[in-house]
Amino acid sequence: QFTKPKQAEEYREAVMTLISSHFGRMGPVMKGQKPYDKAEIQANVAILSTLAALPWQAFPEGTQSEYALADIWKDPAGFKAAQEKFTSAVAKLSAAADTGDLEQIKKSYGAVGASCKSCHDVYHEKK
Ligand code: ASC
Repeated sequence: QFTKPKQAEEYREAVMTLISSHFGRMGPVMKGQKPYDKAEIQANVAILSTLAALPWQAFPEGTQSEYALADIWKDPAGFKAAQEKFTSAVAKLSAAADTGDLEQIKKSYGAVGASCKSCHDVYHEKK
């Protein structure tokens, strides 16, 4: 679906921006700065779950960029494992959101953030 590398870059950057938005807006609840509302977290986690599946189709060969490092294509198994770490962490957060157990949600939320960071540490240029 991408005819030019730039289209793949724009697609994945747009999705990552949305992922960061929908992940980040739960931060204040996790830090106890905003009241926990079960339905609100569930609705947001549902959006995050949909978004989490999207970026990975947008890394075709030949689309290394300012942010996407060559190791993505040199180490496809590692990159795939990093994706799966993230998507499975989001699936666990979704299950936790359904329980309504805030302590479990906080733990799962932390694991999602750690999976973002561990992939970015290896495959993403530091901003
Ligand atoms: C974000 C974002 C990331 C992650 C990461 C979590 O909101 O843009 O890359 O969280 O900072 O450690």
